[in-house]
Amino acid sequence: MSDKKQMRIALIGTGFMGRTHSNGYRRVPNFFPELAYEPVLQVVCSRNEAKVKAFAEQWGYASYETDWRKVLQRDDVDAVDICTPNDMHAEIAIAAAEAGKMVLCEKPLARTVAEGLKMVEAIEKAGVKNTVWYNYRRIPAVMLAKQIIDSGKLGKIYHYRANFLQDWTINENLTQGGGNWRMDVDSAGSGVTGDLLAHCIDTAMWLNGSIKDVSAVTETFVKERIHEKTGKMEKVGIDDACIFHCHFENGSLGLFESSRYARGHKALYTLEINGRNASIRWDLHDLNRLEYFDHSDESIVRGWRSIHVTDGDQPYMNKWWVPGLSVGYEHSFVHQVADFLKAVETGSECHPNFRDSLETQRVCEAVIESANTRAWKDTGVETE
Ligand code: 4PW
Repeated sequence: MSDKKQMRIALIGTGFMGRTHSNGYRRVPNFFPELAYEPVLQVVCSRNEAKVKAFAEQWGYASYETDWRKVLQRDDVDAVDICTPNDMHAEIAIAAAEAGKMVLCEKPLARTVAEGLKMVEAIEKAGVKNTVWYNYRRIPAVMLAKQIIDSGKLGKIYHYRANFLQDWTINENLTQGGGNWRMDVDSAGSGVTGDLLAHCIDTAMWLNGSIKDVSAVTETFVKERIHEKTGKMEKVGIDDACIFHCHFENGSLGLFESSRYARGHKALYTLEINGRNASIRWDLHDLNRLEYFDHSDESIVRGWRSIHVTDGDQPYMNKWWVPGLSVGYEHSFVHQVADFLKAVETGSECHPNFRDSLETQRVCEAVIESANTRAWKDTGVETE
């Protein structure tokens, strides 16, 4: 029997993210034994009883529910993890906070700034611990990029560039709604902007500070698709692709592109930062490498270094194997669970929290408004 404090988790939603988070909870106690808390898979909730029962058995949840309101009434639950489609985030998070539960919410925080604001207010009023799963921050190579930038090695930053490219929605026969909720604007809030660019924006503001204003274009390439709710062809309301440029508060320029129509690309998240003295670039398809160019290197050997981020001195890597052996996408979620437990233990924040993620939401909303009005938009992001 473990003498650790238990954090009893209620997972709501059993899709792709439900699996990544469950895997995170399961692996943390083995790899982060120093933590005072251990997650307990207390209950999983989803509307389809057969599915949720099978999920509970597969992942080792002690019980299951089919109504999320019942989950919030249970006093054997400490933290609620929201992995539902985006249109449920606000309602569940607010109710969970009011019930005094800690809240972990899948990204994006909400569909709109208005929804996000209500969530932040509820969380802060209840004073409960919270975090939003912008998991890419916790890939060791990305965390290393943060350390290098914070050390000042890059000097004044001039450019921030990021892409998030996929190709899975090119098929015109793909429906919107139901299982394809990411294709339905009412469920998702937006298309690639909230789903993919939100990741890029979260990482960008973490690494390079606030985004002041944006100018964007969006496109919906397939204008009508069958909607699962009506069974009829309906107008598609999401953005299939989005490109925007922006000013950061620190004076640098940002350039962002995202599409689900970039044939050949499955989840190509890349970022590059160019400073006065050095540059950094990273690519999700080769996630353990950080490329680094330092202009102060002796000129005859100067060039892009490819840093294989597997050494125990590099972020998170002393938790895993030995130098040279790497970790994967799923470890970013393990790291987020570990960081959340640590924050609860030490009484600190697990960033990005709801308030941080509201700032990302502001940029997403400004991007969509800019594209719709063909005008520059101030983001209203609060600066430190
Ligand atoms: O959050 C994103 C998802 O909605 C993910 O990081 C990648 O893109 C994988 O699936 C989608």
